[in-house]
Amino acid sequence: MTTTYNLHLNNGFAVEQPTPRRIRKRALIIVDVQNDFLEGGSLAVDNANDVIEVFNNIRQSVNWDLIVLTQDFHPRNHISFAVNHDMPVMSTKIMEDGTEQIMWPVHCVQGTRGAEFHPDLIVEDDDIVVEKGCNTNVDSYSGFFDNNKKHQTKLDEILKSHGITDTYIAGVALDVCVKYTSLDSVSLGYNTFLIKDASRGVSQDSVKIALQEMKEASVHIVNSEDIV
Ligand code: VGL
Ligand code: ZN
Repeated sequence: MTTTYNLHLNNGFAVEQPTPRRIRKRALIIVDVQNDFLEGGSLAVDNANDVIEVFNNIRQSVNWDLIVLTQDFHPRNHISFAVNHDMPVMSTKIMEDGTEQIMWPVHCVQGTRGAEFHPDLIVEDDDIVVEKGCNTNVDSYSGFFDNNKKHQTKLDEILKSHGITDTYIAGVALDVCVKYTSLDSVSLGYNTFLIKDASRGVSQDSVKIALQEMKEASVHIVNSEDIV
C-alpha cells in the first residue's frame, strides 16, 4: 500500500502528515442460508444449495471487514404460518391493520434443524448472526426491520459500530429477504451491492421484478468474481 504525504508547516518547519483517504469498509451479509430454504427444506428455493460454495469462496478470496449472517428465526405460533390461520399455503391474508401477509409453510422455527445454517456453509467465530422474525405478530423479510418498520434488528447498529460503508448482500430468497434487506440497506445510507450468483429466488418472474426494483433503488448488481 502506498501512503501519500502532504507538507504541513509546524512552527515554520515542514512536517509530513498522512493525507486522510476516504476509507471504505465492506461487510458481506449472508441472508438466510438455512436448511428450510435449501434442498429438502419446508420452503426450499430451487438450486439454493449452489450459493453455499459461492459464499465459502468469497469469504476467503475477498478481504471483508465484517461478515454477518441473518437468520429467519420464528416462534412456532408465528403470524406468517398458514397453519396458524387455517389458510392454504402461499395464499395472502389481509391482516387487521390492512397489510398483506403471505401464508408461508412452517419454516425456520426456533430450535429446529430447519432454522440452522446449512452444515456446509462456513461460519467462523468472528461472524455475527442477526436473528429476525422472532416476534410472533409481525413478519420480517428485511434483515434490518420488521415488515411494519416499527422494530429494528441489531444489524444497522452492528454495521455502524464497525464503520461499514458498503454492504454486499446475497442469499435466499433473492425476491424476498435479499431484496428487502438490500432496499433497506440503501435507505440507511450504505453503498449497496447485490451478489447475484450468490442468490437464488422463489420464482423467475418475481426475481426479474426484484432485480429491476433494486436497480431503480441504486443497488449495484454484481457477480462474486467482480469483487476484488
Ligand atoms: C423468507 C419467506 C418467509 C426469506 C423468509 O428468507 O426469503 N421468505 N420468510
Ligand atoms: Zn420467514
